[in-house]
This record gives sequence, C-alpha cells and structure tokens, in this order.
Amino acid sequence: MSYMYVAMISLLVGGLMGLLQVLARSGEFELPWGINYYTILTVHGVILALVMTSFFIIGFQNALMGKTIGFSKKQLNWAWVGFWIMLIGTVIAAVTILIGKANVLYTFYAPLKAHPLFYIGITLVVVGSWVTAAVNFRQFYLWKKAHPNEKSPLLAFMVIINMLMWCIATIGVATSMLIEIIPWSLGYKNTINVLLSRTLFWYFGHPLVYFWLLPAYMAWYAIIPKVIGGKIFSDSLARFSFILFLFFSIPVGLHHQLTEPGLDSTWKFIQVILTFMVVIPSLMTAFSMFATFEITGRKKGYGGLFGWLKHLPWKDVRFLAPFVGMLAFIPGGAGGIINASYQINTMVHNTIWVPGHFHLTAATTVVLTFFGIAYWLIPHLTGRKLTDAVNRLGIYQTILWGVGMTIMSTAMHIQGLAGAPRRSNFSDYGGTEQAAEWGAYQMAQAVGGTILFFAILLMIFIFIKMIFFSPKGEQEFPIAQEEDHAEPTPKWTENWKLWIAITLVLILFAYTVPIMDVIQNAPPGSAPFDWPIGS
Ligand code: HAS
Repeated sequence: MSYMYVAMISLLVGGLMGLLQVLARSGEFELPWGINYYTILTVHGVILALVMTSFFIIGFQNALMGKTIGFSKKQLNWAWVGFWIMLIGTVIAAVTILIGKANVLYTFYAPLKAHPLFYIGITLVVVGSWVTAAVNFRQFYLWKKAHPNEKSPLLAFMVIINMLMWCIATIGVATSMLIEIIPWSLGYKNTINVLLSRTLFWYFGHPLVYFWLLPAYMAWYAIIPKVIGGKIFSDSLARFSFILFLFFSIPVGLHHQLTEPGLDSTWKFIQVILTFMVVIPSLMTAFSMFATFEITGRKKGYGGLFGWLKHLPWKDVRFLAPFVGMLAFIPGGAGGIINASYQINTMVHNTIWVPGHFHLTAATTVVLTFFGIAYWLIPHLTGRKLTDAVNRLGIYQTILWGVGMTIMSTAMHIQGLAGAPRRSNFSDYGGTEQAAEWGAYQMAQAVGGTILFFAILLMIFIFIKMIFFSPKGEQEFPIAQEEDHAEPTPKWTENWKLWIAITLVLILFAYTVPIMDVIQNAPPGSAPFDWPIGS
C-alpha cells in the first residue's frame, strides 16, 4: 500500500502538470508567475513516467510475489529498505525540479545540465529498485530450492523476468550517471560525451517501456482470465513471450536515435530489425487474449463468429479498464511499428506524434490496466470490498479516460504528421502557414487534456473512497488456473542461465561496436577517459 500511496500522489501532481501543459500549448493561456514551460514538462515526465510507474509496478509485483511465493520477515525488512531508498531519491529529485534547478526533461539529455542532486535522486530511485529486485530474486531462489521439480508460479516467473530485464537495463543509465553525468554536474569535468550519455540512456530507455508494459501483461495473462470466469489459455505461451521480451527489449535502444549523427547506420538498421523481433511477443499476447476471450465465451455457450464477445463482463471495471487499455494498444502498437520503420521515423521523430504514441501505449494501455488492478488490489490490501458504487464510478472513470485520451492523442498524431514539434511551448513561428495548420489540433489537445485531468481527479476520489470509506471485508486476489487440456509447460522455460546468456550475447552484439565508436570518435576532453581530471 505504501507504494500505492506514492503512485497516487504522483498521478495527481503529474496530471496537474499535464493540464498546465496542454493549456499552455493551446496558445490561449500563459503559465502564471513566470513558471518555466520546461519545469512543468520535466515534472510531468519524471513524476509520471519514472516515479508513478516504478512505484506502482514494484508495489504490484511485491503483492504478486507475496501471494504466490511469500515473504519471510527478513525479506520484508529488505523490501522496506528498497522502498525508503526509492522514496528519498524521489523527494530529492522532485524538489530540485520544483525549484527550477532541473529543467532537463525525463530523458535528461546532455548537454542540458541539472543540479547534481537531481541525478543523485534519480540514481537512488534505481538503487532502491535494485534492493527490491535482489529481494525478489532471493525469494524465487529459495522457493525453487524448496520445490526442486515443480514449475514456478507463473506470476512469480513473470516478475523475475521483468526485474532481470530492469537490472540489466539500468546498468546503462547507472554507468552514464556515475562515470559521466554526476562528475560533470558536480563540476569535476567541463565537457561530456553527449553521444555516449544518450546511447547509454536509450540502452535503458527502451527496456524501460517494457518494464511498464510487462506488469500490464501479467494482469492480462493471469488475472483477467479469472475476472471473466475463464482460464489461462497457455502457461507455456505466456512464459515464452516473457522470455522473448527479456531477449529483445534491450538491444533496440538505437531506434530512438535513428536521426542522431555519429552512429553508424548499419547498427541502427540492425537494431531496427531487433525492434521488429520485440513486436512478436506482443502479437503472441494479442493472440492469447483473443483465445482466452473466445474459449471462455464458447464454454459459457455463446455461439456464432463473435457471439463470445457478449459474455465479457462489460459492467465489471476490473475487466473494462484493462480492456480499453488493450483496445488502445492496437493503434498504439501500430504507431510503434511506424516509429520503428527506419525511413518513416524521419518524418515522425521529434514531432508531437511521438507523445501521441506514448500517451496511447504508456498512458492508456498501461495506466488503464494499472487502474484495473488497483480496483481489486487496494481493497484486498486494506481489508475492504470493491463496492458497486466504486465499480460504477470506475466505469465512468474509464470512459472519461478513453474519451479524453482519444481526443488528445489523435490530435497529437495528426499534428505530428503536419510537422508540429514535441517538447515546445506554443509559438506561431512568425506567423508561418504551417504553424497555423496546427491551431485547431492544439485546441483539441487542450480539450482532451482537460477531460483527462477530470478523469485523474475522479480516480483520486475513487482511491480515497476505496481506502477509507468502503465497507470492511475480503476482496478476492484473482489469479487464474490454466486450461484443463493444456499441455504441461516444458521444463526448458526455466533455463535461467541460458536466457541470461542469450540476453547478454544479443546486447554485446548490438552495442559493442556502437559504444566503441562513440568513445573512440568522441571530441577531446569527453568523458569517460580523462575523468576525473577534467578539461
Ligand atoms: Fe514506443 C518512442 C517503437 C511500444 C513507449 N515509445 C516511444 C516513447 C515512449 C514509448 C515513452 O522505433 C518516447 C520516448 C521519448 O521520449 O523519446 N514502441 C515501439 C514499438 C513498440 C512500442 C515497435 N512504446 C511501446 C510501449 C510503450 C512505448 C508498449 C510504453 C508502454 N517507440 C518506438 C520507437 C520510438 C518509440 C521507434 C522512437 C520514436 C522517435 O523517433 O522518437 C512495440 O512494442 C509495439 C508492439 C505492439 C503491438 C500491439 C499488440 C496489441 C495488443 C492488444 C490486443 C487487443 C486485444 C483486445 C486482445 C503489435 C497486445 C481486442 C479485443 C477486441 C474485441 C477487438
């Protein structure tokens, strides 16, 4: 629950910043008291994309581990250590941004420079998450030792994959922080190897998006089937798709740098191909969800080509919110494939199309699934029940979110195709014809963003209602069983050493030459070789 509290506060603060942003971008509203556009944009990105997500995810994953494997007292104590380190880091980073000392956005691209405490705060968030990961690995290891020939619980397996991916990915950003950015921001160095810091950021930044997505997939694969009264379509398929995510989430970061000079296009092309590989486990997930819906419906006696759609519990918010998330992922995922297509990326890169893409994927698919989880997890943790009234409010909330996001992200996508830049306050660009074309969409964006802000307020109200005012009782922790006729999951799915080895080989293949290139061809004085002497 402590993780949930931080996630909720982050949602409110981050959402308010989102509202200010769409209003400012509409050109009809000026930020009051001289507030810098980049301060609110940084708070919005850092608090929602880094803080809200990581706190919700780790809290949810701890709940899954507790439910499927259990915590010892000692492990729980260490889990608290992880929580506090993350929280202290968050507060330090948040304060530096709020006082305007870190207007560097959530990607903190050098040569934009923040106060050292911003970077130290973010580093602490990562270190805290490592402590939790170590606890989860230990829990899993001890469980495996005590159950030598048993298949691990599916949800615990998924948590371990996600945390493994997270630990391997965060090595990139931690290295960049320690050898480049923190020494530079502290003044030990005057220059920085910009390309190295960006490449290490995206080595982390792309798997970061799957670190958000996989907990949503955990719910889709193993919890939604129970909510709709069905079973898991295939335990093996679910595990295999997670293994593919471990392999292909990391060696693809260059698809965020396709227009970046100084990186060889051959390696960009190779990473584009690997990006198309990471689409496969999502297509497997889509297939599996359709199969779950259809099989469950047919078992309940609904015939016809699409008759099974009728059985879905449309009035149960635990299903509806994640389902709207799934729907959003159809255009969201298609947008990702467009982004990843090397030549087409030239058209959309750095336009507001990209925020349109991630408001569908992260802010709808992932966030609505997280809300769907919160509706049963929070009552479960607080010893209360999900009431009909909360369920109804949740349905309104989901609809409001869906409508707001459709308006906002459609406007962003269209504007992006018309060339409107991302990360920029309103400007008429000297009255150019092209900028005039964006006006109506900027207004639509503001309308959608305002609806979303109301949806956030409603969500906060629902949280408060669930935590303090719902009746005491027991709320089910819904975990589905596998289909009866399913083939047994093969033992090789738990060949952890092999999975880690393949992951590392793929990373070395995709990144060794690009990293050597950016170090060898760095301008004189660039980190890391002359650190800490400085130039
Ligand atoms: Fe992305 C940029 C490529 C997925 C988030 N992405 C971003 C950024 C973020 C982000 C935050 O290649 C901006 C970073 C920044 O600040 O610069 N993305 C992809 C690709 C995928 C993808 C190929 N992205 C995501 C997910 C995110 C996310 C997931 C967050 C959670 N993205 C890119 C690229 C860029 C990028 C480039 C850089 C752009 C640039 O130039 O800056 C794929 O993983 C997508 C695969 C997904 C699918 C969809 C499967 C559909 C499913 C739903 C089924 C529905 C059902 C219900 C079952 C193929 C699983 C239906 C029921 C009925 C009854 C109809």
